[in-house]
Amino acid sequence: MTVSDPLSILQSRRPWHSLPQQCYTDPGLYQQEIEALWSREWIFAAAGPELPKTGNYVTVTIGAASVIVVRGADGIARAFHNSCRHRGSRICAARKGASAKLVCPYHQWTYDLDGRLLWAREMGADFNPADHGLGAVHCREISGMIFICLAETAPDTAALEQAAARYLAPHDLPNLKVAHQSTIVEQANWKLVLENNRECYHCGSNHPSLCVTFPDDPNLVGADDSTTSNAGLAHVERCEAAGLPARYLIDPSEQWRFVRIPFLGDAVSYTMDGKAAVAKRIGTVPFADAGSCLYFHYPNTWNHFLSDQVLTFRVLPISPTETEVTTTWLVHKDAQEGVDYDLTRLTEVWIATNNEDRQIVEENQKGVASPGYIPGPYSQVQEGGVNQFVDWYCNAFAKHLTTPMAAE
Ligand code: 3BY
Ligand code: FES
Ligand code: FE
Repeated sequence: MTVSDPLSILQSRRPWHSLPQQCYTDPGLYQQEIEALWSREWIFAAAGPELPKTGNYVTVTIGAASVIVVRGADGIARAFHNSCRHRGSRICAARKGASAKLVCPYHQWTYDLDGRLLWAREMGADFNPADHGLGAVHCREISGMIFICLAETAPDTAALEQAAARYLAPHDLPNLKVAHQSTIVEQANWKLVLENNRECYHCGSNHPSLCVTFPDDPNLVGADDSTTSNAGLAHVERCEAAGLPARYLIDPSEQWRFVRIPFLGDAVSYTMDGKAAVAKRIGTVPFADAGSCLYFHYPNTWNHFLSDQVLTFRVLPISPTETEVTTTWLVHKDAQEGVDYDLTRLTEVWIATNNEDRQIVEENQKGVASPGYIPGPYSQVQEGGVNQFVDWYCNAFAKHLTTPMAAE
């Protein structure tokens, strides 16, 4: 099947219904998503503590683009195209690493961590290294979360920065450390991964360990203000009174949202007994039972900020039907494994949950790819969040498709 016009496919979507089949399967439409959406929006690349020291880097792949995100000597995270200015070799092949300089493995052109070319052998008297620095990619560390944007002109982040500073500061993400990271590949379109995350209609029957602590009440985890739930309202009022921002806040574009919701009963963390996973509380969170501050930023991240840990999730498309999901568990930087936390206890709930979600979305992919697939209706009660994500996707993608790209 070929797609000539993604706009008309988007326009054929029925409101409050799942997307047309091509959105989940078509290679042409997928390529347009990479160019028009993924290459123009801010994409979550890494939690700041993944780059704790000067020279720590991660590489991020978005379509054909490989990007190096590296911590400079001045503590600032920067992003560069992973393409040498000599003959274009990839400079860093690893997914992560540490290096005092960025040295191309082909002919050893050597770049500083700020992208300047420092050294190139026998290039002649006329050669000016200043003309051959690495191509910069927009990079911003927002309350400890590093985002990159491949566009010539990146969207404004002022409102996000302001909101993130309020909601995330109490968790002090820049001063946490990575306790564990998992990367899994799901055989499903990236939007099925996001859609699945935006509802808990499936939680009761699929997530036995998550449901020990996580409420599947759509009033709490749906698309709207959590205060439509009594428990949600009480939690927001208690947190706000203690100076902990909790009230539902969504950007007018609906690209990102913060809300702090309570766990079930006496639970304080995602563990099998609901008790804290880590003995050292993080940041300035005033009480252990602060619940979870849920933060999504489309198209590629959702996150949980707790009193004892932060969980970040990064989604990256690999192909129309393959998606990489990286989960990072962050704890107090002084917390010691085996003393303050047990790694299995810390990670078992979300390792199981991710695996359950992987199976769900892989079956979803197989079904939407079938000739028998007809887009079906969302539950108004349970799937407001899915509809909200899909609306954002259709609007943002259509907007980019109809806005000429800057000279890129
Ligand atoms: O991880 C999450 O944020 C979502 C919320 C609802 C289902 N899922 C657990
Ligand atoms: Fe990088 Fe030659 S391609 S040094
Ligand atoms: Fe799930």
